Amino acid sequence: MMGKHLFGKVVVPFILSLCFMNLSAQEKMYSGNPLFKDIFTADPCALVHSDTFYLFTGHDEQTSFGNTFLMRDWHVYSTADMVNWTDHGAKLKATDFSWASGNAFAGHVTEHNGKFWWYVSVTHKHIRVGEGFAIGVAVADHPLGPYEPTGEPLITDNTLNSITLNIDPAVYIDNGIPWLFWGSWGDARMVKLKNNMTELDGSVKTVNTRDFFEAPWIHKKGDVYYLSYASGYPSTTKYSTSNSIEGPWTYQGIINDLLPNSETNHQAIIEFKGNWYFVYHNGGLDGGGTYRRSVCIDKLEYNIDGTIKKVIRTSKGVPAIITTNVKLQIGTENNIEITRQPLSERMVKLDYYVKNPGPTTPIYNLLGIRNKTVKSTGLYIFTPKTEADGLSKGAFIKR
Ligand code: FUB
Repeated sequence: MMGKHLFGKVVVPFILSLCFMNLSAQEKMYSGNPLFKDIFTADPCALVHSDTFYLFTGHDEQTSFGNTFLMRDWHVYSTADMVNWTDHGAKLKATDFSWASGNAFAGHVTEHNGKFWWYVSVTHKHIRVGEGFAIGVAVADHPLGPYEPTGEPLITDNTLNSITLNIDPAVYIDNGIPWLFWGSWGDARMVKLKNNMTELDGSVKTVNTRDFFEAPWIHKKGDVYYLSYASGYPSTTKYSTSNSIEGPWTYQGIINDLLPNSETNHQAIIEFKGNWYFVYHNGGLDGGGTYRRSVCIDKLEYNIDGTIKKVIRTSKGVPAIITTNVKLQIGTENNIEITRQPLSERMVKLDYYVKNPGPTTPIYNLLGIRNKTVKSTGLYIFTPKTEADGLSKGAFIKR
């Protein structure tokens, strides 16, 4: 019989170490919130390009005693799985714009005509009628830059029908036509842009949406346009919907409640690999607060009628996107879609939803072995050769 001594010295530590191994494996399956802990990040903008999730953030540099924003540059991060993030550092700063004096407030990056356009709010060196902010744009061939400022700002305090605080740009490309939204202190505006992305194409219009404060963001799901924004100060996040980018907007409700340690609540909403995400900032890092914020991410979920459920904020963040090297053999069946079914967060669960299959659509496993033949629309449980295979990285399949 095993002695008491041996049990305590060998068996118990062994069992405990197994528990911890399991715990750390599970911990790695979530992004954690806040996402970045070495600097204070704010005003997130999310962009998906080439199976990669890019996050563009502002950078709070205020000391713990300061009571204004101190922001000089914008940073870029990227991930393929929502858990392993690459920090690409500062890619643009306010003073890159020859006409700007500083204050790197919220920015927004969008892709158009094969280029990446980074719209930013910064203070103008000379033009000041209201608060002196202006919206300019820099351009690059890749989300990571290098970004080149494109000349004069698109919006200044002198722009007809602009507002007191011209900040928080958000650009949405609607059927090939770019629209610039922006706004703060209760005023929201929109204007069509020319295809060159650097000039206005028409007059600035007022956007009417209930309880707007700042930080507009447009996304679309199905045929519905969603306009989300910070509401009140301190801010919650609310949203309205429309069947047109030009409105009218119908108020729908609150997405995110007040934050405990940050007066602003600046959101981005985006779909990535079949999951919807709500990106925002809080003051949750040690020493954090209204002028020392940190970007977080949580799941965004819809009700069946398309309304958005209130976000449940978490400290664990979002689960890793587990991808496999499952291959879909495309023959003549071009109209096939296979997506990961975001049904649960179990570590090894490989359910695929197959839409519009051909008469016999084969799926291959990691080793290239025909694993299953799909004949009709539905949910398929795809079992990789081993669980480890299922956790290895590979291309996400969506056709
Ligand atoms: O970060 C400076 C300003 O605070 C942003 O432009 C607003 O959206 C708010 O988050």
